[in-house]
Amino acid sequence: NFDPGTYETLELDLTDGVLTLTVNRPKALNALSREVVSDLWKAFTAIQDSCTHDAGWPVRGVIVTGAGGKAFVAGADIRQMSSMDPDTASEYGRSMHGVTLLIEKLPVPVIAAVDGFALGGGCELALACDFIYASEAARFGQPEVNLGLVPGFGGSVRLPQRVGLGPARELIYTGRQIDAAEALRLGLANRVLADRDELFAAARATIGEIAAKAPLAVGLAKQSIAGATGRSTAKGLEIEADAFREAFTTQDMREGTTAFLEKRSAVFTGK
Ligand code: CO8
Repeated sequence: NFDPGTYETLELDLTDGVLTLTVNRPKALNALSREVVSDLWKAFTAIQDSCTHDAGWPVRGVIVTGAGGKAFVAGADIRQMSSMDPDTASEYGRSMHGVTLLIEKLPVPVIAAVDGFALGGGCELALACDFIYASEAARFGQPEVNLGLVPGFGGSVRLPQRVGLGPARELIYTGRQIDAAEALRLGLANRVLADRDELFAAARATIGEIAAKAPLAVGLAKQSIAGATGRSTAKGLEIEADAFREAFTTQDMREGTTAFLEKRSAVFTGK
């Protein structure tokens, strides 16, 4: 359900196949309260359900961002966490783990458009997306140690995967913030754009570029990468071989190869 009225803490806008999902709690710098986590779960489930030929693939890519211009997401909700007991906190962490796994399984690209602070849970939400585009105003960090905490929404797994163990350890142990240029240098962000307008234009353009490809192939490529990450080479290759085989069962694979041989553009249908 993409009706924005369904969500208390998110704004949803579907334009030209691009679903922009904006965490909308600017007064708390878009902190991921339990309500936001629950709304994210609902929204990503709805997107997942729409990604079929029968449903017409209305969403060809997602941009995740934050409202207000000052923050992408400033982390988990510190006010809510301050009164949680260990079991409630653990359940809170696991519910957000569920959201990050949903994002990784989604067959369409998800780009985090980071303008302002992406700290703690905000950096972890961005890391669960396929890749990050940042504005020059972006700031990243895992400041949990300042609060007597550790990363809890996937940062201990996905930050080392993205930037390597050394830089991830340094960021997590110091709680230090880094700017957009440093994020780019580390490979945390794929691109840095001058401002918010350029950031969104770039994210939309990339989704448009991907939307011209065979959607099942893009989904299978995404599934292969997510499945193989963190596994042994042999297991990763098995997962890739399964995905490759699966691609051969699609009409789009026949269309893509035939179009190449007939020297014409392919017309993909997502079947
Ligand atoms: N949670 C709740 N409220 C927040 C948060 C947050 N993470 N961040 C900011 N706010 C609120 C502030 O309390 C303030 O509210 P009010 O106006 O009512 O006082 C409002 O947003 C504006 O913030 P500031 O006045 O602090 O704005 P500044 O410009 O002075 O500073 C900062 C901006 C530097 C971003 C600052 O707000 C800050 O340091 N925020 C906290 C960042 C942080 O530590 N994030 C990590 C949180 S821990 C985490 O994410 C762990 C994830 C895993 C949890 C797993 C649980 C099991």
